[in-house]
Amino acid sequence: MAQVFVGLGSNLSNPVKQINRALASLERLTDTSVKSCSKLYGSAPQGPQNQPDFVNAICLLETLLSPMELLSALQGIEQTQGRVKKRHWGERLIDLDILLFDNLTLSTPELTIPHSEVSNRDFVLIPLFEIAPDLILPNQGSLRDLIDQLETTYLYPLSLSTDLT
Ligand code: ROI
Repeated sequence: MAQVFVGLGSNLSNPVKQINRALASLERLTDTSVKSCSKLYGSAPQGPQNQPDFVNAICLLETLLSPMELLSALQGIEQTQGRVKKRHWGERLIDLDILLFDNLTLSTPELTIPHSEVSNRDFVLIPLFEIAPDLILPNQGSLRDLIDQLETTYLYPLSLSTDLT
C-alpha cells in the first residue's frame, strides 16, 4: 500500500460542498481508502486576486494504484464534478492534486511528484502539518522547517470539518 497525500481545493459553487463531494468520490475509488483528513481552511487565492477565496484541505490515502492510475482517477473525479478551467491560476470548481506519493520522486510531462508547488504553499503545508506533523519530504527536508520558512500565511480555519472527520 502506498501512502499518498492529496490536496483538495475549490472556490466556486459552494466550495465546502465541492470538497465533501470529492472526498466521497475518493472513498469510493477501487483499491484505495481515505485514512485521514485535515480540517477545512479558507485561503486567499494564490494567483489572480480578483477571484473568491479558496477552501482547501488535505487527505491521506492508502492505495494500491500506481501514480498514473491515481492521477487518472483524480482527473475522472474532477471531470464528473464539472471542472471548469477558466484561466491560468484562476477559479475552479474542484482541484485534486497528488502532493506526495510515499517517498517517490517522479518527473514526467503528466505528473511531477512531489507536486512542484508543495513547499511554498501555505494552503498545502499547514493542513498537511495538521495530519502529518513529523513528515519529511523527499529532497526538501522537514515539513516543520518548510512551514517556518513561509513568509506570511493567508489561511484561516473554517471551524468546519469534512463530512468524513
Ligand atoms: N489558491 C488557493 N488559496 N488555494 C488553491 O487551492 C489554489 N489553487 C490554484 C491557484 C489558482 C494557483 N490558487 C490557489 O490552482
